[in-house]
Amino acid sequence: MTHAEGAPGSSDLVVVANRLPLDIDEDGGWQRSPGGLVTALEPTLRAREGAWVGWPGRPDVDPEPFDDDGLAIRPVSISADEVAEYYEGFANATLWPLYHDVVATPRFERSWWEAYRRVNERFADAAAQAAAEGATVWVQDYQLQLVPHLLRRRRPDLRIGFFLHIPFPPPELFDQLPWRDAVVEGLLGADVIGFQTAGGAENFRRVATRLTHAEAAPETGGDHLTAPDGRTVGVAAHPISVDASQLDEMARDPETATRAEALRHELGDPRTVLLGVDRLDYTKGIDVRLRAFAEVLGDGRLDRAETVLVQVATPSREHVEHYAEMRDVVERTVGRVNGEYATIGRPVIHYLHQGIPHEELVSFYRCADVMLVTPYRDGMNLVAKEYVASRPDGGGALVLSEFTGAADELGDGSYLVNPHDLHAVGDAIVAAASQDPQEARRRMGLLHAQVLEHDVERWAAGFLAALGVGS
Ligand code: GDG
Repeated sequence: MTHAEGAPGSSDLVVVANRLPLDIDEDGGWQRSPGGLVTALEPTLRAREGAWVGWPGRPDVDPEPFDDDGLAIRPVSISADEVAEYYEGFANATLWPLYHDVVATPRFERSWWEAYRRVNERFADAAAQAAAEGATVWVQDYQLQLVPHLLRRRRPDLRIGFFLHIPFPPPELFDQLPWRDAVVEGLLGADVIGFQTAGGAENFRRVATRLTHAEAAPETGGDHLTAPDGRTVGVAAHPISVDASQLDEMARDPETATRAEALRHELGDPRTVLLGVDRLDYTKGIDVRLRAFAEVLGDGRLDRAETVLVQVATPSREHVEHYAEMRDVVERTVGRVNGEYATIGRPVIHYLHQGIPHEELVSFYRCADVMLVTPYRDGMNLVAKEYVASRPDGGGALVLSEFTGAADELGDGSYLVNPHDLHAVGDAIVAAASQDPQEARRRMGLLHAQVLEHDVERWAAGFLAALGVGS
């Protein structure tokens, strides 16, 4: 199923993402790796003989393309050196910290950039081979910012969209990137560039008009640019969401409620259960919530005998230096706080450095009186939306960092905090833990309705409509 470069393939809709929706295992077998993106896009992809271009998740393997029940799987091979330089290096030790307000110091390495460019070329080749004449190609995320331009050079007939899942930083920070011009040129190859927030879209417009000859196109209401080659490029917010009705349904299942009660019992039947769920990442502010929790236990505003914090910290990017450092900080803090406030058999923090199954996660959400989402910066934060979708009972409370994309939509019913202000985080935890049930239901009712209405299907349909694809 290969085509000469430039000759069209057979798919009318192609998704290009760093990872395939399936992972290859040691023996060459394929395992599903379900995520929100896959769930949201699969029906549309299958209806249009869609293709998915991505890395199968293991270095140095080169599996053949195949069809998975109507979806064309087009693997892109990446070597072990490229995983180190393109993925762990440029994507996760240069772009990730730079785009998240430099909360860790980005590293600028020429060889990482070269690998990033090389791998982006390979993804563009694979997408060019998969796409039919006049097809739509939707490129995902910060690992692949050069693909829109590279693909347009190969296939000017295509409609190309790009969605950035992480924040787009203000020009003052983006300007640090030695390869900034090439990245902006890469993105401007798209017809539509989507961001999580209006602020991210605005940052990009400012950067693009300053660094290139792109110009604002005011006749379109201000959210389009005219690219240097004269094409019109849509630049707008398309906030991503979750499969809200699935979570709502799972949460209503009596088994979930039973499991949530059992969990509370296993935790020692405390009056208040606080919960954090994150990839163990330095942007997520796990450290700040642990310290704020310790402070409110220390000053007696929350009763140490009646309050428990569960922190699920899923292992993530363990080969990247800053992640190992953050793990040490978090684990030292958990040890210190438990050392000070626990009694025998009753820790105040239950810390899990492991992933938990999806159904169990929904029971955790259903059990938690207060959900703590305190990132220093986050593109959206799906955990906040998952929690809210899992509370059709109207219980619970959300403490939410104002530096998440989610805060733009969930500001009204949540307890918004500045994660850099430890006192404010402590105050919000206390307020959320001691709210009266009527106020709790009012707030959660607002949040739940917002997320149920703005779910991931609506997100995907909205973006594709902006690209000219009907649902
Ligand atoms: C990036 C952006 C943006 C976590 N632990 C477990 C588990 N998870 C699931 C959550 C949620 C997902 O992982 C994490 O999504 P987030 O949005 O919170 O964060 P990132 O991974 O950083 O995602 C982010 C997102 O892309 C989408 O655009 O919102 O801003 O950084 O779905 O539930 N799931 C299970 N067990 C775990 O232990 N089953």
